[in-house]
Amino acid sequence: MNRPFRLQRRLPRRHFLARAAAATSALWLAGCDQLSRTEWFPKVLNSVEPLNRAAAKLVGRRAMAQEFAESDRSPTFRSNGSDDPGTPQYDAWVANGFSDYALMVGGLVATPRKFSLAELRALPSRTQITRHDCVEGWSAIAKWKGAKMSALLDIVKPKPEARYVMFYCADPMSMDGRDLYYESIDMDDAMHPQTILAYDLNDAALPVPNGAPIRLRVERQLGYKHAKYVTSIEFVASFDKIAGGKGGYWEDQGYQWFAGI
Ligand SMILES: Nc1nc2c(c(=O)[nH]1)N[C@H]1C(S)=C(S)[C@@H](COP(=O)(O)O)O[C@H]1N2
Ligand SMILES: [Mo]
Repeated sequence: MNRPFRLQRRLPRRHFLARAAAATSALWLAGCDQLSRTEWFPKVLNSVEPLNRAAAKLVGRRAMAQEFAESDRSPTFRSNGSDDPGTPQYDAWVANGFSDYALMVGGLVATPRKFSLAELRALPSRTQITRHDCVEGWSAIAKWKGAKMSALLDIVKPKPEARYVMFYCADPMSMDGRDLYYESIDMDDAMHPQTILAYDLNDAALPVPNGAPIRLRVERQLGYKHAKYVTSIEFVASFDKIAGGKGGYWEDQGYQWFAGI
């Protein structure tokens, strides 16, 4: 399949999402009947950012997201958003099984360095069965295995002035190939035991549609925070000057930066 076609196929959905983001409250209200039957809806409804952040502090940012049994797993875990970055660099990685992929980690750290996939797989890991909640109104339960973000922090040693962790992704969000997807979390979420750089989904290597070779799992937050196709990580004091300045691709379109559930 040629690349422009793949990009075009994604775009109508993106435009829909951009409109939805511009009118987020309308989206919530329109989906009300359907969504109120799901467990997470009341929490999403409360997600006026300052309130939500205050509530998260009250219940504790360190609380664990619910984990499930093997038998609770959804039959399949769908793909959403980009399903293949389709860039020459990414295609080359796929062609050689990600053997020359490297995750660059830098910014406000004592020891910037890169990690091969084998090095990431050798880090202390965590396996968890969790529910992914997307703002488009679907949820799915799956098993993830990945390197603990806290283990990566132990190695690169963030400086005291580091406040956020940026995740830069391989997939372009516009036809001109610019606007790569990106996301960010704060140091509390980076240290959370369930925050992992996932390389396995349901006991198999993470497939391309779900973010191969590495995608973030940040289980206390909504789906768009879970950056797929992560190619580099940067520790920063502020994200004001990065892309649209709101800390993430969808945040730049109007979504909230703090998407706690
Ligand atoms: N790089 C990248 N990460 C992304 C997206 C994307 O389009 N590109 N979509 C986000 C959204 S909205 C959701 S719900 C999840 C979907 O993950 P999945 O494709 O594994 O279902 O990935 C998130 N991370
Ligand atoms: Mo999503």
